[in-house]
Formats: sequence, C-alpha cells, structure tokens
Amino acid sequence: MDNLKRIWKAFFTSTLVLMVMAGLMVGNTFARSGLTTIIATGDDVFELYQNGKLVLKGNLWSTAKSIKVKLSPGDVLAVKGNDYGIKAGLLLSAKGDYNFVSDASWKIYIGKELPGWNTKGFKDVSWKNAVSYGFYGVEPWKKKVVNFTDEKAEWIWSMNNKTGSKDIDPVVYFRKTIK
Ligand SMILES: [Ca+2]
Repeated sequence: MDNLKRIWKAFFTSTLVLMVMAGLMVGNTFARSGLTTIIATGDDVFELYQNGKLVLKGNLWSTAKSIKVKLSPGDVLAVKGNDYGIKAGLLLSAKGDYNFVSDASWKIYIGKELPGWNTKGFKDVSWKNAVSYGFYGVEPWKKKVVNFTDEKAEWIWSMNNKTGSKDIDPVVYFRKTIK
C-alpha cells in the first residue's frame, strides 16, 4: 500500500512539473516582450512621452535620439513638437517587438496645451491626422540626420508648414495609440 501511494505521488508530481514547464514554454512563445527601440528627431525641438511620462527629447533635427522602451497594447506615445522657423517636422522610427514609423496615421492637435493631452485616458477622437511631408531623405533635410536610417519613416507636421513661410504652426501635439 505504501509503495502504491509513493508511485502515485511520484506520478502526480512529475505530471504537475511537466504541465508547469509546458505552460511556461507556451507562455514564453506567445507573450510579447514589448521591447522596442524608438529613434526620433524634430525640427526644431521635440519631447516624446509614453503614457504621460517624458522618455526622450531632442533639440537639433540633424541628430536623432533613441531610447529602448517596453510597449503594451493601449499605450500612448505623444510628442510635443516646437518649430522655430523655415520648416517643421517630426521623424520617428520604432523597431523591435513593435515596428512603426511617423506617418499620417498619427493624430495631431494645434492650439493651447490641453490637460492630460499626452496620457492614456485622454480622448483624441476630435484630433486630425498628421500631414506627411515625405519619407526620410526628402528635402530640405535629405539624409542628414545622424543616427537615423529608416527610409520608411515620414516627416510629419500639421497642414501649415510651407517652407520658408511665416505660416508654420509653431507648436504641434502628436499622439499614437499602440495596438
Ligand atoms: Ca524649423
């Protein structure tokens, strides 16, 4: 009787261990790490927020800045862009577990800074789509951004961004929700 109990106990223990191991393997295969490297620059200044927290900033368009972040579905990346004249733009590339670029799918807002504009809970349904001014390599920036190589990324801003004119929106707010 004791032997039988021991055998059953050993059987259950090993089965349980195997099930836990299998579960961990499946979990590891399908769970996303979220780890993504974001490289970005702005003409002339940008601040990048993840769920309201400042994670990256730059103040020289010809030098891109990068950071590794952990993204999850529903996260919001938000950028405040400032322009000081001539031409304005935001350029961004994300590679890793999530892959995306700056393009016309990003939402934009022009006007007075809104409370919580860069947070997850903020409703951006009334925001417009960004305007693309061309893929990385386009004039006037050409391929002069140090540390930047992604030719699928687009320079984006608002509709008011005519080269050399005074009619450039000096501040644009951007949002992208991670799916
Ligand atoms: Ca500028």
